[in-house]
Amino acid sequence: MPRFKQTMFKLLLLLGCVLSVISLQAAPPAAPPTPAAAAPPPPPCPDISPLHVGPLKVEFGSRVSLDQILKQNPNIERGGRHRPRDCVASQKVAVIIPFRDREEHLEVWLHYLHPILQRQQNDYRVYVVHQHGDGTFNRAKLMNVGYLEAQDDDDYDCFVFSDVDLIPMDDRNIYGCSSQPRHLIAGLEKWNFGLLYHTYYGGVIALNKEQFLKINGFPNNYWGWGGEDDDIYRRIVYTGMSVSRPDGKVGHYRNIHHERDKLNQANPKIRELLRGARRNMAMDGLNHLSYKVLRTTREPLYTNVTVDIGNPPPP
Ligand SMILES: [Mn+2]
Repeated sequence: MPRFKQTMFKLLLLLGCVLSVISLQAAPPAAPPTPAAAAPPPPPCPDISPLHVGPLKVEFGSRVSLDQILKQNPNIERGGRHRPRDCVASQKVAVIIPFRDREEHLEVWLHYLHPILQRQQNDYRVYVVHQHGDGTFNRAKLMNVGYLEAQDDDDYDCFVFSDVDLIPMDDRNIYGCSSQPRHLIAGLEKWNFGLLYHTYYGGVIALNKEQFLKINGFPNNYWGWGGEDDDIYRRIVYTGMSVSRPDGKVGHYRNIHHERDKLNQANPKIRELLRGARRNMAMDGLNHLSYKVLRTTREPLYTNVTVDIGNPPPP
């Protein structure tokens, strides 16, 4: 019955066509074409910035006004923020300066550091934590406040704490964090470009979030000059960490010379406090920190946090 066979053949053909149309329709829809306007995300920044110039001439002769600094750094956003334009930095950094009444030093610091940090392709913001009132200065407590306020402001990976009167002499000294807490100073001008002692951990330090939390932040009970940096060093050792520093001249710093501030006299309790440093670490730090922020303002070249940190306990 050839006619019947022919009909069957046609029917099978038709069935095949229908099935293939169904399977075509069942195929996942093709991705919509990407619009030509959406640029690909920028690549990660290189490990070593191509913008470094190396050793720098640092001189404190003439004053530079904030207006001049602003003109020379047009890419700094209000609040002292910058991020590289064509690459993504590996860390987001809060640079925190404990501060009171050192406007002329702050100008020098901003004049040198903003260009350096931009050449490092650093993604950062500068916080000046300003101790309100005329009580005794407390550097470490101001740094704790800086950590918490910065954390509240943005999602930072790394916290660099710097005195306002210290200027690096080489832009390859990276303001960022490493696998161990960092001390950025390998040699200070006032000590003939050496360190007073090997375990010195003052001036400019950097800790990532994990390292900072591990030591319960910094001690709050060092009122007046001295001792808090040695306490912080001990916290690092007690928690099984160690300090890393840049090599040789890359870690050289110039310090702005000044008299000791009237409200920052040497703390007479340093020895006693340091003896209790290990015991104190769990009780005094980030977990027992009371302060009151009076105002936060976005200045053109930095974010200002004015804070009431209270007074030392009665003797
Ligand atoms: Mn100083």
